[in-house]
Amino acid sequence: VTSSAPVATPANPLVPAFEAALRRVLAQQGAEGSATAPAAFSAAALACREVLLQRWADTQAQDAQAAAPGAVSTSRRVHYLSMEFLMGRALGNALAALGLAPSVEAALNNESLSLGDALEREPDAALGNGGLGRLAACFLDSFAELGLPAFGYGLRYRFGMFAQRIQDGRQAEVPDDWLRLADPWDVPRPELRYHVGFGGRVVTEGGARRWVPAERVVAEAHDFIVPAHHSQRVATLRLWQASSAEPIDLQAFCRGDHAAAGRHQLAADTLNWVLYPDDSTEAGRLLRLKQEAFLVSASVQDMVARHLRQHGSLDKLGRFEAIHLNDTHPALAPAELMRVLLDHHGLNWDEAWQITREAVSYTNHTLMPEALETWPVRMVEALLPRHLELIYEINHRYLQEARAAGADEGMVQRISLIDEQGERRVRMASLAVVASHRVNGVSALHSELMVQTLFADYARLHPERFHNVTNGVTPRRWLAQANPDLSTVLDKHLGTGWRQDLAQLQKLAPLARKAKVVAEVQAAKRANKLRLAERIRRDLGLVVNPDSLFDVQVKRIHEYKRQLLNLLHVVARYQAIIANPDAAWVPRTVVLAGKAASAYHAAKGIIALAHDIARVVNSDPRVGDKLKLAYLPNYGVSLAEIIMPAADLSEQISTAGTEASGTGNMKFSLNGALTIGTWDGANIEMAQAVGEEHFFIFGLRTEAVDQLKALGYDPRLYIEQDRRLQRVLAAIGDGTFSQGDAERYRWLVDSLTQRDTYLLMADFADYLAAQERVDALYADPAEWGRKAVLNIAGMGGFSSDRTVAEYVERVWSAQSLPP
Ligand code: 26R
Repeated sequence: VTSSAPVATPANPLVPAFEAALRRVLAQQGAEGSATAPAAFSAAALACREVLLQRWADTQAQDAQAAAPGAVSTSRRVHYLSMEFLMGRALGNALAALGLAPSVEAALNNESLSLGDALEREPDAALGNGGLGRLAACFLDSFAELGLPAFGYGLRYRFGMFAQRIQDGRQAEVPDDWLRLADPWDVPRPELRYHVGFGGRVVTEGGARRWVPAERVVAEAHDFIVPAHHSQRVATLRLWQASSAEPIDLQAFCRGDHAAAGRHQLAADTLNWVLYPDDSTEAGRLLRLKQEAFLVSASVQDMVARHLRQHGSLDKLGRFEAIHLNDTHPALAPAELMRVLLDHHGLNWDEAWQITREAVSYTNHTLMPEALETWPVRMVEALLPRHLELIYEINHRYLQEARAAGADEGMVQRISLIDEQGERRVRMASLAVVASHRVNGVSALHSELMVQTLFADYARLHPERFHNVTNGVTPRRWLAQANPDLSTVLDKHLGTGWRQDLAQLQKLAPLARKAKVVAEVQAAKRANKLRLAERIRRDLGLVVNPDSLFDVQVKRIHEYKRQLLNLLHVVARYQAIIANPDAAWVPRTVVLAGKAASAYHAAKGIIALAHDIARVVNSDPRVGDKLKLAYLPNYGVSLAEIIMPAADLSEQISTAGTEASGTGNMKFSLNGALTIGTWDGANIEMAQAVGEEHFFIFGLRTEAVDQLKALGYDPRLYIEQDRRLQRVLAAIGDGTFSQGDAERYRWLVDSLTQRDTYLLMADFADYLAAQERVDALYADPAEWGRKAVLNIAGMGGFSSDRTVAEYVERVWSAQSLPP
């Protein structure tokens, strides 16, 4: 590991490789002499690819050596299983990691091309929904940077997260055809193929159980290489592609029955077809379960094969290999590992179970009941009969132990892997907890609530199993790449070391008193705001004032995240401006973005309401630039890279106790936004790190939320007391924003007045008071700037490097293994 940011010199040996690739691509396109941005993208990616392949081979050789018998291995090899990896674009990151950016830029400029245009040609790899998938992507970056021997394992979806169009103010979902152009990063590994079975039955042969699947598909590995920025190491993202073991039924074809001839291939293709665009409701579909089983089986087989290659036997597998479950989606992994160890390698139950529990660990990412996976026993039985037997056996032994330790029948029912109420279902979170030696939450509050509520029984039985590892984000993408102007300021005052040791940001704190430093940070912010203003103009045709306060909330649309509370504030402000247009209003631009799950009607209604309010507010001549509302379509990683650096104010306003951690909150603060937020998730640890006096905290805390609900919450009591709230609800309900259509939002007003599940009414007054404190501070630019600098300085602990180092220490180290 070197100590400074990579330096590119004109003598960089990669430059000739790039120039050769560019000539090659141009020749292929028959366009010598007139290079285009797509050609420049392909050429730059191909040049990087050559280097990445070399580094990949070197990294594997290094790790094989470290794993060789007799070698003193420092960390177990990590297999990070996740249904989602939200990678975004790769070229900018690769160029930065390889130190190629300046020379490629110069070479492109010679052809009258810009690097920026070339970067823009790359489609986002959007193989994830939101926070959980993006966290996995940040971890891969940190795995490489920390030199951890690690593989991410996922699925190579043909269609990723849908693209969001807005038509008549409503969300429309458009397929994300991200592979329509050849993917220059894809490294197919046709030699790495495994069979995955589905269905069929289990037979007994010589006293042993053997699964005879009815259907078999082949899993083929496709690697995506993730480079470190300060060493030659890489991490691997291995994505599985399904194909049929019998791609064509030639008899059927010759009969002329083409549909029958291709049906196996079609069934296999379906496995990789789409990412489930659903993070709100259980995607209760056979296909999703099949996808999960496919990911798990291919990954476990790959791990076992590599372990056998390197160690010759399986008895120490649990000491050398870690299998991490990114939420419960891959929670079949322990059952699959048991199957391989018992049925294929003849281990006995106790040996296999010991190895499995040593290997497996699990992160919980949400306490929301609707996101907890359970699968009907009948479905698991039809698709994975052997796995179901093993789950029953795991359960039987576990419950026996619990009874022996004094558990009563109520307890036994609660901790059982099978939910017996109504249709019998397998509880995936229970399976994950029982089969793991470590279980962690993703922020201090979330981990605490996790052991008090969801996993209270398990935590009483196995307190040593439960830990916290607070999330983090990679500073390479979310600061160095997304915010080059601020990075330059930081380099000047702190040196370049923060890229690999984010704790160095604390050196910025004493500089917050220097007006010159504050002014430099503010100049960077202003440039970023101009860039975002231009994007808003381009996408929405809306002109916003770059000197207005940019107030931003971007994330999946979810009732618990309370985008609606934000909109209530916009309406209240709009009404106050109209009532008193000549007051000294602090101009505000409210920016929203985010996708709603396609079947989540309330979330889609919130998107519609935002557009309806925007239409009215933005065209009201009495308002002018005192208030604008911009809903940017198609939120994703690349758009986030433009939005995060341009925010003055970050909205993190979930009902206390509902947002497990948040990671957008960290990206905003790292880029110098102040936060208005509830005492929830990682907001709490951020406020403590930065200083609560530099945060806008409002709203009920978890204990107060629980109390209020226990007493029988009645939103009407809050509405009766607040004239502003009455006027806001009246306007939404009477058609003010819906062209006189008083029906359109009746459901919403009814739900707020009758149930208000997420306590918007209870938090409204305090939220508005906090927004008034925001205005007052923004009116004092020097003081705002000082606090912005202190927010950046306080974010040193929120790097995914720190997070991954803690996983190594608390979850994946040999010391964390069970007795
Ligand atoms: C369909 C189904 C079972 C499903 C449920 C929930 C699929 C995906 C999800 C996504 C959830 C688990 C998620 O993204 N959680 C987020 O994880 C982030 C990373 O830890 C947190 O920062 C964030 O608070 C949390 O909501």
